[in-house]
Amino acid sequence: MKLYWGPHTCAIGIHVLLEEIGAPYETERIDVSGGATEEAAFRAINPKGKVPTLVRDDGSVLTEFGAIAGWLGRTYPQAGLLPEDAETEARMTEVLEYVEGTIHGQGFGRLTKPARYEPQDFVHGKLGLGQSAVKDQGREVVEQGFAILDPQLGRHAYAAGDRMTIADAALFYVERWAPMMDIPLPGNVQAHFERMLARPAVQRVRALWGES
Ligand SMILES: N[C@@H](CCC(=O)N[C@@H](CS)C(=O)NCC(=O)O)C(=O)O
Repeated sequence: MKLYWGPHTCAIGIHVLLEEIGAPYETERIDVSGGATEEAAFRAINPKGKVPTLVRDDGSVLTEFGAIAGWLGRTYPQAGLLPEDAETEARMTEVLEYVEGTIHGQGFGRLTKPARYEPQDFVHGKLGLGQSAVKDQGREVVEQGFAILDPQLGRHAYAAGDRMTIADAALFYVERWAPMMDIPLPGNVQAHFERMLARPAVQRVRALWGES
């Protein structure tokens, strides 16, 4: 299988899962911030123009962080990245979806691509909010998101209990974006981030990404 990734992107979470699993894989780095996801060659692989994109050994393509992470977890059960009981699975999914949909999609999305969230039409007789107001909204969503997750992370070492699951790989990628945006992480979230940074799989991926 082959993972398409780009520096500073959420694809790091999937790369960490691949390293946790230890099965053979290849990677291709693309220049996401330089517009590589807009290019026809990449769109032919993933019409959504996003990383992570995983091309599996049969040539089929998987997109969306949760779908890729879930498939990896089920395909390589020996890595123990998916819980066995319904309660822990529900807690894992709860964090995973909150990270992807809200903290990333609604929060960091506004901070990194404010123009995409700026209304183009007249709203209540005025032009849109303006990009700095959109960024402020994004920051609020992110800060609130981490504050909501903080107590849960105070009760357990990982997002859904005392073992790492696919939700922790998602949480890790938004945690690493926070300092890049000068957003302080609350205590338990910061401790989770440091726990993730200490994992050998994360250290190997950071070295491959040229970060350490
Ligand atoms: N819903 C997607 C979001 C993926 C996503 O937003 N990827 C970003 C990098 S973190 C990207 O590829 N952006 C390129 C672009 O939007 O042009 C997922 O869960 O995988």
